Amino acid sequence: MAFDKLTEALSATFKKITKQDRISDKHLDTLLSDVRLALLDADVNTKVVNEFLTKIHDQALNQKILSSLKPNEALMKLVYDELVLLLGPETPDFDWPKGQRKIVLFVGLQGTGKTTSAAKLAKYLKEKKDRKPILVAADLARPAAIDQLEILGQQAHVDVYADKNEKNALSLVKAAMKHINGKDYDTILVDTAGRLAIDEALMQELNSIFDFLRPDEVLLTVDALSGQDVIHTADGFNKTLKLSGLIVTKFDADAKGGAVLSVKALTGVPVKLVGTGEKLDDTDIFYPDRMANRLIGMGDLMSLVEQAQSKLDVEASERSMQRMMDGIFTFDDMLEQFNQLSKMGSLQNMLKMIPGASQLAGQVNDQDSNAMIKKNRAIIYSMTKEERNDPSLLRASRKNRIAKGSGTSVTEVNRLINQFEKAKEQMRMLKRMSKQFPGLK
Ligand SMILES: Nc1nc2c(ncn2[C@@H]2O[C@H](COP(=O)(O)OP(=O)(O)OP(=O)(O)O)[C@@H](O)[C@H]2O)c(=O)[nH]1
Ligand SMILES: [Mg+2]
Repeated sequence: MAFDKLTEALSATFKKITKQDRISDKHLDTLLSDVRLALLDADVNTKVVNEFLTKIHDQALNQKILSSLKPNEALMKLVYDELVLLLGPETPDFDWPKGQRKIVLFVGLQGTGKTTSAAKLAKYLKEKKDRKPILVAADLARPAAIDQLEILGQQAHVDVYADKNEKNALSLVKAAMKHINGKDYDTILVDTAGRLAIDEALMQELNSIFDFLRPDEVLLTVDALSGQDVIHTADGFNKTLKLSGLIVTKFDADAKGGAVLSVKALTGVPVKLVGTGEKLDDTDIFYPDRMANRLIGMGDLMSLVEQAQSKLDVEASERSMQRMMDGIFTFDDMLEQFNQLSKMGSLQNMLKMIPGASQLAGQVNDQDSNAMIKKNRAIIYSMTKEERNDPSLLRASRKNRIAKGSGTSVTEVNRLINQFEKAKEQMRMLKRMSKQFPGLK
């Protein structure tokens, strides 16, 4: 998944100063050059990296971070704030007033995910925002495009307007609006044709549709895998169409994600959605503050809780959230998390949202995940109630007993205890920092 390496490198950098009370001027330079390498390695645009670091360096000096009591937290906060600005700072909301009709136009190069994203957003708006969407199949470049949108519409339980006999995209859109007028659809999502590269004919077609529709949102889909090309594409489309946002698709397949970090700064167009898989539920609203939290290794509890709320009983997730915010974390809490995780689909994605557990994510793939969860649960189940509450009781003989009882080894027991301690440490930090980080509240 995009940003994995960057998150790892950034949290490693912050960890270097965790135990230090003061950082020197020179030390700050070393730390920032680590951050620079991590960003460049993630394919973030050089100009963006330079500006980003200059801002952080200057502010670090101004804010007397070097002499502050907890320089690591102060520096993290600074990097967090700058990341939020770099990625947003506005949070995209699709909270449109009830009864107001909204039109969303999807544009983008061939195969970047327009059709899929249109269906994903339609499903999201219908299920989460109580809208009544209709999809319009205005990609007439190939007949299969209409079938594809119709199938996706069925899967999402969203109506689709299509006309296989129409050859002109603008005429189709006009007919679609005629069909829609007087009906109670409040959100119109228009899928359009793509091309391999930006060309005159495509732009003219899109421009005529744009002029007629005057859409509320023009969303450009870009493939995360295309790296820095994203910036040229966004610029190219933006010249003619006035984009309102980007949808970065195939985020799941990209390990770097640097373009996402650069594109707002370079084009002024914010990322509003990310595609995280081929299924219709695989889409995320792009929250700059949550992403910044994740990037600095603080996890993304908000998103985790939201997913937990949609897939599990609300009470259990609220209880576990409250305990975390209170800085309480025992093996029973860890067990509860494992139980929840096993119900929530991709373990890797979930682990990344839990502060302190992101390292764990790198160690598993989703195929192994069930086995791993089973093992860890078995280890915790083999502990007594007292041991779960007080890991300091876990001496060698007890560890032996637990390993035997759970069919694992002492090394595996130790590994889990280690992970537990790390998570607990981050929970404490989270508690201290929750006041400063709006995204954590
Ligand atoms: N892994 C992954 N695959 C995606 C994502 N979004 C779209 N895809 C896949 O990418 C392929 C192209 O997606 P489409 O939605 O058809 O793209 P398009 O822009 O409409 O393509 P054209 O209409 O041909 O220009 C399909 O196989 C999708 O399933 C994503 O977020 N992650
Ligand atoms: Mg398409």
